[in-house]
Amino acid sequence: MKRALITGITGQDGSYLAEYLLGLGYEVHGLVRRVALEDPTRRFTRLEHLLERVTLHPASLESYPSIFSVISKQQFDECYHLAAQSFVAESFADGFSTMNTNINGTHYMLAALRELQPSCRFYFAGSSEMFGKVRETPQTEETPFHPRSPYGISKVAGFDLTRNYREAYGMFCASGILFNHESPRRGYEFVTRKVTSTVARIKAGQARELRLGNLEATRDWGHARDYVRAMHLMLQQETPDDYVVATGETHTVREFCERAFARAELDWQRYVKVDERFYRPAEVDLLIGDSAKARRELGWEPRYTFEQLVEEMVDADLRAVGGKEKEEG
Ligand code: NDP
Ligand code: GDR
Repeated sequence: MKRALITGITGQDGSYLAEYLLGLGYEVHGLVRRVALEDPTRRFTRLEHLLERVTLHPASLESYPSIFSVISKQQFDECYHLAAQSFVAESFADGFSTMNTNINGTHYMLAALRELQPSCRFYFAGSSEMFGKVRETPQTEETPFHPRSPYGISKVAGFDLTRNYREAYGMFCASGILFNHESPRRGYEFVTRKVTSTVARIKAGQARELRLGNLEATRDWGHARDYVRAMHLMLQQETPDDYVVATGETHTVREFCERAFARAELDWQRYVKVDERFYRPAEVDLLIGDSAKARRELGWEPRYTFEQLVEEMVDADLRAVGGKEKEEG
């Protein structure tokens, strides 16, 4: 039985990955903040159904000793480093915290593994935000980075650190360059979930409008359930490498709205209002991923279509507002 450590196990991807690895017969451990352990009903909503089957360890990305302590207690075959301040807009509001958590946190993880378990395979959660002001379209593993936010900059640093540990110390360190992926477990601050949760509240008479920023922003949106399979595949290869994971299809926020409101039999134009407050100081350009390498070498491909993704998210939020179900699995 393989043993895996997931940082960020309480997040969207962490919960799907934990579920997936348990299904493959892994022993799954998670690194969580102590505040989360102290308030499980509120902080473990995505993990509730798995709590009996995973082992959680308190640690914080801000504290090297706490990470060192977890890694010194148990041997792991694979480590998936997903924890991060992941909201791009927040990184503009407080760039220092984002840099501190994301860059140092990744460095602490790598340094502790190198010291204590250099044979543990390491996955770094890189992002399409690293491409930012894109140099070419679609983006591949060869496309140069030009990040446009403190978050994007922190991910480029994490990516470089991961590659450097691979090259300098011969460790098995791989990075996924993942494009946006969503699900019914997506945080409410991200645009897709903001839309689907508000659609459900409008339908239930609990909200009257939806205020959004740039409706023309375009993203390559996939389903988180598909993307965690790619993370696992990266750590099963003979040699470590970096892979773009994307659908290769893009849609605007406007299109997402149209489809989400239509699923609830509502006309989006009656409810959506543009609000300058939700614009960002700098936007990324047209992000479209070319995942040919992942498809060829990992045998990965997405199973969900954009339409299925939107429908699953809207349906789950409609059920939640109806009080029938808290969260879609
Ligand atoms: P979420 O925001 O849903 O989850 C982030 C996780 O990180 C949570 O478990 C959170 O814990 C944890 N975390 C944040 N700060 C700290 C800290 N200081 N110490 C310990 N844990 C911390 O992100 P996703 O699941 O969507 O994304 C997973 C990773 O993939 C992130 O690194 C993200 O940047 C990256 N990524 C995501 C993409 C996407 O579209 N979803 C695309 C590309 C990259 P807590 O619950 O305690 O807050
Ligand atoms: P993103 O996701 O920044 O791509 O980062 P988000 O859903 O926040 O934004 C997507 C696009 O929608 C536009 N937008 C709005 N966004 C939010 N959040 N709220 C609004 O009201 C709104 N109106 C328009 C944004 O301007 C943007 O262009 C996500 C995160 O998961 C990162 O961690 C990850 O690395 C990248 O995806 C890939």
